[in-house]
Amino acid sequence: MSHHDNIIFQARPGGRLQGRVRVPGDKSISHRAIMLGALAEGTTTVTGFLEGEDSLATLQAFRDMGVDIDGPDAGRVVIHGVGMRGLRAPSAPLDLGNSGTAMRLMCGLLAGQGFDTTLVGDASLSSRPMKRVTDPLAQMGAVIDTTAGGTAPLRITGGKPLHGIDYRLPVASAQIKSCILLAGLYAEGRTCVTEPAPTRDHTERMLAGFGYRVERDGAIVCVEGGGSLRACDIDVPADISSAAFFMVGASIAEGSDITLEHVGINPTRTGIIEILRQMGADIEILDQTEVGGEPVADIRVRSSRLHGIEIPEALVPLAIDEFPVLFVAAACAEGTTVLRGAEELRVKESDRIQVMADGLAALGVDATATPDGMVIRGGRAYAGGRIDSHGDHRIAMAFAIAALRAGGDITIDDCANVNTSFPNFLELAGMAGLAVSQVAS
Ligand code: SPQ
Repeated sequence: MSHHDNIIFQARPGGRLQGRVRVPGDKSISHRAIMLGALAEGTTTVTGFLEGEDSLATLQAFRDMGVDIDGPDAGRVVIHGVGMRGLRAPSAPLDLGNSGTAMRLMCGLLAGQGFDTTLVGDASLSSRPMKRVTDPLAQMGAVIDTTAGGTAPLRITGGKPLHGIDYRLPVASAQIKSCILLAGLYAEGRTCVTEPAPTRDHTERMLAGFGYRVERDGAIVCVEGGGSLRACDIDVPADISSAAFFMVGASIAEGSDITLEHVGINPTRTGIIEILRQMGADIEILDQTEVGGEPVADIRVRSSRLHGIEIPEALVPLAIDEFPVLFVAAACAEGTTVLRGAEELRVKESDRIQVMADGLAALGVDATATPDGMVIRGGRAYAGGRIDSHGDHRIAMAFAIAALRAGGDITIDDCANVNTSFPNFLELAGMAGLAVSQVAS
């Protein structure tokens, strides 16, 4: 099915969420498992891999560079690593679809190879800012061409020697941090990145898991170039960003009681739990363990009466992908919710501030977009309506969840990209109690 087909979701109003659900594997960890497994010496077995279009694009890109990869088969992927210098020039541009993570991380990794590559993506990815990675990479000695607007296609000239830099991130971004660290593996000397605020640290944890020394001192993380990676097994936990839809759904729909199994609760990803708790949500963390250097737990959520809050800015990077569905929580919460310091939302798969404000307005919710966030006066009944997701998976799923409290059907256009991060969303949401289905386009 081509991405240009208008997949339409229709969600009927009402219902509640119940039972035990395991959402698919973490997208961020799945990408990184393919990348590091490919560059390792030996065979890496990944279980719980996300079979979504984004991580599959990364998998295909490494196959195109000569890496032998078996699967995925029910979340199991076996990567026959080629070592740090074993990738081969692809015969065509690498198509990374809708995935910012794939493009930005691979840009760093490929800047250090001995061959040229071109990275392309879909219309959304081709409009997202790439100078944020190509500028620091140029400081390291890389040669990468973008369009005049600083977007993909990215043309990476291989064979350029890289040297380590000390880089202070201008925005809190795990993708920029990871890009520079991955280039740093190929650089002469030491590469250090300073974060303005903590961002997801899966790259650092996984590098350490593959036996690569990563030094962390407060906000600074450093690697020394020239090392190697040792294959290891990776158990990918369920993605907290996908679990978030059910966490909000269960919170807002009366009579709900749902348990989300084996969810990654890395402290750089748990802003959703903290924000919902501050809004009055009933969330229990059960059976916490650690798998492959990542904390994992079951998360039980029961419905509760939410109230509006001022979202602490320090939590923004720790919940950055959860704001579409958090805005739905705010629409159902008594009182006003204010988000500030989240301008990054404007450069995701869509402008998530404007697209959410427009969608909420279509339902009659009192929501005002601001340059760096949103003000939502919640707690009043809202209607059904027709929503344009602008091809953004998280917007589409957020409005499906909104139906739990809507006065009528919510019809959502342009939902094909739900497959990038959560391919069985309709099935799992249906099993849990949300009346959502795909209707003829
Ligand atoms: O990969 P992509 O398209 O950038 O995906 C998103 C998402 O909502 O799925 C963002 F649009 O997640 C990013 C996240 O926002 C995944 C990510 C990572 O794996 O390192 C980091 C975050 O992006 P950033 O720009 O803040 O570093």
